[in-house]
Amino acid sequence: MSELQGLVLKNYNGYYYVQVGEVTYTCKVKGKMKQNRFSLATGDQVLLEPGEQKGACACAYAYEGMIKKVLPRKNFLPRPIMANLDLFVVTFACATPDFSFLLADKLLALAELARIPSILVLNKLDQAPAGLVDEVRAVYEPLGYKVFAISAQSGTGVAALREHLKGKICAFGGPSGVGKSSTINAIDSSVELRTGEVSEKIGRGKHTTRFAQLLPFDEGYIADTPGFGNLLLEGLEPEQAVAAFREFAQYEAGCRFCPCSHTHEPVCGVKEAVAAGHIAASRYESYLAMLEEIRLLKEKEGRK
Ligand SMILES: Nc1nc2c(ncn2[C@@H]2O[C@H](COP(=O)(O)OP(=O)(O)OP(=O)(O)O)[C@@H](O)[C@H]2O)c(=O)[nH]1
Ligand SMILES: [Mg+2]
Ligand SMILES: [Zn+2]
Repeated sequence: MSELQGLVLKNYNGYYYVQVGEVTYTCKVKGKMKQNRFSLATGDQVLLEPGEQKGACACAYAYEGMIKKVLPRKNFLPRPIMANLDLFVVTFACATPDFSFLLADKLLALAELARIPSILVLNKLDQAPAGLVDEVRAVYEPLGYKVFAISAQSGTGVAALREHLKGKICAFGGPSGVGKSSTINAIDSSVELRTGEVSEKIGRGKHTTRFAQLLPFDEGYIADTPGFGNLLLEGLEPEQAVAAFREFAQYEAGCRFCPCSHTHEPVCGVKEAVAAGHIAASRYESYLAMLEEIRLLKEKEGRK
């Protein structure tokens, strides 16, 4: 039987949902592929072997198939696990839960290492503390990260964001409760993703979205993803932390040592740039915190 090429929209309940033209195939993965420990990601392009069509019904899920091969990826984001993205939409709330420079830097770092362009979305503008949006813009816009301040609830800023996402394969990522699903609902009135309250007691979301899924949107796709846990940096090496901060490279000529970790070394161009205010203090603090976290994670892995 002839093979078909399709796009993995989601992985749910042990099945991969693969879009081929107008039809969605419900697929399993061929045993041989599983042995190779090859993980499939939402956004992967795959070759599948169509099975028998079940009954006469031509509804979307009447088609089954077997995935035989994953085609080479343009890029790969480990958390949230996604392949072939044109844009990663790092999403936070201005409040409930509060914005975190460190978490923002971690997510931007993962996209940077995967060479995926990213933007920042600050949702819940209606609850923003005075000055927060300007503070975030001042740190990220000079680095080339676009910042969209929006309210999914009132609709403020949503049109500009929608315009920016058109025609691309985009994934939203961010902590639970920041309004990723709410924002996608506001961008595309034809989708109705489930959203959940933020716990009043702990000020965090309740992990309402359980799996990543790509939704067709204006010649492209938008992916909703679950709010992440804490283990964003697992598997990273300390040198990768340096590479994840795009503004550091231009100051490394001023470092006496090469490579320089920009921590304890005397004469360091990066530390000088921080002291002179050319690199944002919050970014350098995030870098140090990430280095420490990577070190601890490695130590833990080593003990296993
Ligand atoms: N005040 C305010 N609340 C909002 C806004 N957008 C979303 N919310 C609320 O924030 C809560 C969380 O929204 P969700 O869309 O479920 O958040 P999420 O990021 O998808 O969360 P997970 O699926 O758990 O990762 C819901 O109670 C929404 O009604 C907004 O612009 N302003
Ligand atoms: Mg959600
Ligand atoms: Zn240095």
